[in-house]
Formats: sequence, structure tokens, C-alpha cells
Amino acid sequence: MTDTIRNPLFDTLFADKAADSRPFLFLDDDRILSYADFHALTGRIANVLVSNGVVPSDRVAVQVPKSAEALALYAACVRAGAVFLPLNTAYTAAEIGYFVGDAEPRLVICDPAAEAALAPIAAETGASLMTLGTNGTGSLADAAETAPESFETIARETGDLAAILYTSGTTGRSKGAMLTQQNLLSNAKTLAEYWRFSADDVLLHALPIFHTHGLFVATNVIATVGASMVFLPGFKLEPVLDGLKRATAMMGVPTFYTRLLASPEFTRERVAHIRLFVSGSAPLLADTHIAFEERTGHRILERYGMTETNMNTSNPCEGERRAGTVGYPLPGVDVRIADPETGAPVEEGAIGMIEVHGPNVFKGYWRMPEKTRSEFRDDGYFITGDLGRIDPDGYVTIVGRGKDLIISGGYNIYPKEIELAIDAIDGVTESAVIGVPHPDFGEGVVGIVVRDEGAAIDETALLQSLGTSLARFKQPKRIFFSEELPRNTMGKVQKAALRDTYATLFTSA
Ligand code: MLC
Ligand code: AMP
Repeated sequence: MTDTIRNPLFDTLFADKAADSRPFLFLDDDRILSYADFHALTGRIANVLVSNGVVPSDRVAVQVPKSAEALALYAACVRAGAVFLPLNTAYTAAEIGYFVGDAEPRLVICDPAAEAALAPIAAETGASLMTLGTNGTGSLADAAETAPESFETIARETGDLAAILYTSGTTGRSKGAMLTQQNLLSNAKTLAEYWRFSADDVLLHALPIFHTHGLFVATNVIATVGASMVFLPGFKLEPVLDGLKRATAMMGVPTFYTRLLASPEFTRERVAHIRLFVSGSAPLLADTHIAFEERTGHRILERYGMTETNMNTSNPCEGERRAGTVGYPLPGVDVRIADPETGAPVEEGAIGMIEVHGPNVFKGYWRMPEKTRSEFRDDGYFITGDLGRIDPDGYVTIVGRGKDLIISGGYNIYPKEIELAIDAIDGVTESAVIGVPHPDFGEGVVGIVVRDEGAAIDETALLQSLGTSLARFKQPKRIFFSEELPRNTMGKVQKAALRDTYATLFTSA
């Protein structure tokens, strides 16, 4: 450990391993980056950030493909006292425009292929633009190559912001969740201990690094204990099967596990040496849990979290990993079930709103004090929007969502945002967007559209029109037309009825 902590998150994760020659990242081009290599890279990138005008508390918006350099950019931002703002690589320029306008970053860093589209967006808010591609390409990588390794880490307090991650909302407008050093550090330390990670572990990392799961849960936990990662660009079956040979643990969304189970090459022998499989970000079906155990002998450890709170609950490492539950509240995290309307506690075992409190819970939504206030109770508990219960023996079960949200392959999709985009298209009167069971993504997005009288617009034309505004993963996999939407007596669209109608759309083979 470094003598004096200047920057709690950076020092704990990386500075105290600055001279460590043990591997941090095993890359898909066979390169191995040691902790010392990685630390040096953060110094070079931090120097580039500062020479491009980044000062402490500036936001740095990043939409780049996954790479070791992209991960080092996260660490460099923390080291330079900047606020890291990662963005899904699938977002369109129109979507990026909103985030950049809202967060007003000093610097926008994008894939070289997106430079032309994003340059005007960055210019509009006065941000500088740099690029970072795969395999060390781009202006940021070029500048880092000649920049000095030595960088005096900027001092930060635990309450200072380390990152802003945008989450969509039920109103369709994305909110920036402000995460402090303490939020990230406390959760990383808790999880590392709870899941018994040590320097001997090798984590198979196939998640994106623009979300809590791949960025904080996976990376921060591994760096906290000085373990290594097989760092893959994404989830593709063959490299994952291959990478598992060297791994001791894997973290994934349920889609990872259903895809592995669908492969005959995923056998008990192949994973006999693995210590731990963790699932989260979306519900893991009990059937998947059981099938996985039958195939491999391993019980997947399911945990529950969200962008605003990091991880809240987890099944135990030792002890029963109960299928269909998300386990116990993590040490130091208070979880309670409350009446969704009044916030009053419900009877033991009853279903209600899951509310959480602890050092893991974010500071609030960026520049949205009203919204922040409305999502916290007066005593500081955060209202998650998830409905659940706590059994008498302490296991938490998520039974549904109080928020109109679809989770597809671990990505959150807010129907309101999609409906607004569809309704804006010529020839559309109104629309309803729902999620229904999908064999690969858990839930698949479906749109039901009412056309203006006489309008000839069809499914293909509608999807084409959405192409420039919405990321592809958010777009409905299918669109159907209807004369009207089912409504209750209050005039509210009955989405449950629509979900029933299309329930087997993707699953009836
Ligand atoms: C890709 N596509 C999706 C999709 N991902 N469609 C719906 N839902 C998704 N999640 C679409 C693409 O648009 C494309 O459509 C086609 O599928 C193929 O794209 P791809 O990029 O080749 O897909 P693939 O690599 O197979 O990606 C699927 C995936 C990926 C499941 C591996 O989505 C993924 O890595 N998801 C993990 C998300 C995650 O990390 N969530 C954590 C959030 S944090 P077309 O039509 O062009 O062919 C959080 C907190 C917590 O929730 O608790 O962890
Ligand atoms: P995000 O905003 O992307 O961080 O997504 C957070 C949401 O994912 C939570 O509010 C839950 O609805 C959902 N989620 C995360 N983990 C689980 C899980 N293990 N089971 C069910 N839902 C989950």
C-alpha cells in the first residue's frame, strides 16, 4: 500500500501495484499487461488529459471500443481527478448529443470511425475531441505514446465524483447517476471479500466496460485484490470457451449463461477448475440455474445491483445459492421492503418496493435535484423501482418492477423513450412498447403501433426511421399494427394485456 492515500480509488486499485510485474490483463492478441505496465499507461494518458485542458471535476465523455487502453483511460480519469463518463458503443450520434449537452464534458473521446459525426456535437458545447480505437489507434493513443509515464496523482476526497453513468428514465429522459470514489471503493472491497477474490484469481471478462457490471463490479473487484483478467472484446462463444481454460471465475449477464448452455462444447470437464460463476444485471431464470448445475456441477451465484447503487445483495459464496433469489443484503448495505406509495414498512415476507441505503448508494442525479429528491425517502433510503420481498431467513427475491423497464441482454430499455421516438414518425398516431420473453436476450422489445388514418407506413419503414435516432439494441425486434391500444377505464394503456397477446412471439419455435 502507498504511504499516503491521495486518491483513495486510484491508489487502492492501481497505485499500490505500480511496481507489480504480475499480470493484470491477458489480451486477445496474446499481449499480457502487468499491473506495472497498466499503471504506466494510466500516467501517460493522464498527462494527455491534462495537456488537453482537463482539470479536476471535469467530465470526460468516452464512447470507444473495449480495449486495454480504454480501461486505462478510466483509471487515468480517476487519477487526474476527472469524472469518467462512459457511453454505450451502440449509441447513435443523436443519443450522444444529449449526453454531451447535458454533462458538458471538457473532452469527448470517441472511436476514430465516429469522429466526423461527433465533432460538431463536441464543438457545440466547446468540448475538445480526441479518438481512441482498437489496437492503440487514434489521437489519444498517439499522444499517450510519447507522453511521460510519470504523473502526480491528483488528490481526491472519498466524497468526490469518480464517474457519471447515464441511466434512462420512465419519462424517456436519461439521468446521469453521480458516483463517488467512496461508492465504488466500498462496493469493490465488499464484493472482493464476499466473493473470496484473491490475487490468484483470473476473471474471464467478456462484458462491456461502459456499464457498472463490466467496469466496476468486474474490474474494480479484480484490481482491488491484484488478480488478473482474460480481457475479451465482447461475448463471442469460441473465445469465451477458450478463455475459460485459464480462468478461475466468470461474471456475466444471464444471456452469457444461456448461450454457454446452448453449446455442446460447454462441458463439466471444461469448467471443472473454475471457482465461481456470477450472474447479474437481469433475472436469471431458475431453469437456467438448474440446467447450469446439472451440466457443470456449479451453482451460479446471483447478485442484484443497479447503476445508482452498485451491488446491493448477493447469494453467498459459501452457503446456499438459492435459485430465483438474489441472496442477502451485502455487508454494510441496508435493504428494506416498503409500501411503494407511502414508504411504510411492509409485513415480514410481504412484497413491496426494494429500498436501499449504504456507502454504495450514489450521490444523486447530475443537475436534477428535484428528481434526486423524489427518488430518496426522507431517511436517506433510495427507492430502487424494483419490487421484491425478504424471506424470514434473509434471502431477497425480486418479483417484478414498479418501473416500466425492459431488460434485454442486460441492457436497460425504457419503453417511454422508444414510444416517443416512434410517435415522432410521420404516419404514427400512438404506440406502446413492451418486453416479452426472448430465448437469447431474456426480454425482446416489441412495438404496437396505431397508424394515422390512411397512413401506409409499414414495419420496415418504421424501423428504418428509428435507425438514426435510437441505438440498434433498443429498437423493437418486431412491430405490429393495431386499430387501437387496449386501455383501462382511466385511459391508461394496458401493457399487461399486450404482453399476454405477444407472450410467445419469440419463444414458440
Ligand atoms: C446486441 N443486440 C441486442 C443486444 N445486444 N439486442 C437486444 N438486446 C441486447 N442486449 C443486437 C444488436 O443490435 C444487433 O442487432 C445484434 O443483436 C447483434 O449484435 P452484437 O453486438 O453482435 O451482439 P452480441 O455481441 O451478441 O451482444 C449480446 C450481448 C451484449 C448479450 C453479449 O448485449 C452484452 O454484452 N450485454 C451485456 C450488457 C451489460 O453489461 N449489462 C450490465 C448493465 S449494469 P442487428 O439487428 O443489427 O443484428 C447493470 C447493473 C447490474 O445492469 O446489476 O449489473
Ligand atoms: P441498470 O440501471 O442498468 O443498472 O439496471 C439495474 C436494474 O437491473 C435493477 O433495477 C433491476 O431491475 C435489474 N437487475 C439487476 N440485477 C438483477 C438480478 N439479479 N435479477 C433481476 N433484476 C436485476
